[in-house]
Amino acid sequence: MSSSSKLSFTASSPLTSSKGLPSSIAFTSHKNPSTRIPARSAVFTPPSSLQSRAAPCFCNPVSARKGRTFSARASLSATMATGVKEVLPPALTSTSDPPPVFDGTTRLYISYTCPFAQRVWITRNCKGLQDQIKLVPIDLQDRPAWYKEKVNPGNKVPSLEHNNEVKVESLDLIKYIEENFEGPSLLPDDPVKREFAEELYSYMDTFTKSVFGTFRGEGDDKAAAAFDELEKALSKFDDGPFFLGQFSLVDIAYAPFIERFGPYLLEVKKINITEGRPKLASWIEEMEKNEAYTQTRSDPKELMEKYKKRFGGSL
Ligand SMILES: N[C@@H](CCC(=O)N[C@@H](CS)C(=O)NCC(=O)O)C(=O)O
Repeated sequence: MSSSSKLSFTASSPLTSSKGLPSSIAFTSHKNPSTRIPARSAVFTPPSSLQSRAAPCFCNPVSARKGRTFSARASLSATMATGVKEVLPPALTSTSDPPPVFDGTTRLYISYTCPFAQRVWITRNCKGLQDQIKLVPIDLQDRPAWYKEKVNPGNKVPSLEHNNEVKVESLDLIKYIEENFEGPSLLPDDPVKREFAEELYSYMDTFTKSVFGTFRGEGDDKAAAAFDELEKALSKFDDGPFFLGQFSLVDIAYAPFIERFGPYLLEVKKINITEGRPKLASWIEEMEKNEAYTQTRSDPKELMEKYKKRFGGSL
């Protein structure tokens, strides 16, 4: 890894090694493509100080029930329950009519299996914007011609149609949604943390390329080094188990990729990404509790098959 791609971590506490936790990286999924209906969480009304006009319910029911004191940000920590039972629409194909584009509706065009689109979908859910941002899933294998003509000339997902404009690029979109829509804040005010968020967004490319290198048989050390960087990043702030301490857009940016890489590395390369990486193990565990995220997960078997097709399924 080149020095320019390295992150300037300063671990706040030394890492202790732990046993590998294979089960913790086998992300469970709500997804059976035929029934994309996420389970509803227990209905819970947050204290008024935590309520957002747009977010139906996003706080931690357990903490609240126990009467613990927690800030609005702390309520976002890991158990961000959406309280929204969303029936996901079928993906549009080459024979589907286009939606009435630029009619004032805000639409998020995604593919159910695209990790880039998933970032934006998670952000929308975390901010409780299910009613404000309509999901429009596209079947990329049988893409409607109108998508390129009317929505995104780049013909990729995700795209966000908002205020008569179409915006693209997942990292830009998650920031755009954070800045332009209501809902709980997904970025801390602390400038040090914001700067680190930018570093972690920049590292994303190196991270994925390194892991794909291992997928392609260029050596297990590539993925190991990439996950070591994440472990160090997760050690930087000690006010929570997430990249910036508390849950943020950075966790959202990484989650779809870790969700895919962990199981593939375990099954095909026999590499357990949580082995000796306790911070990563607890990050995964915490993310598992975040309904706004788990509702967006693809069927792990479907993802595994896709990756095996692309990179091969044997050692
Ligand atoms: N850099 C883009 C990448 C988006 C992307 O590559 N999307 C893929 C699906 S995962 C896509 O639309 N591919 C269709 C194509 O390339 O034709 C982002 O972050 O939004």
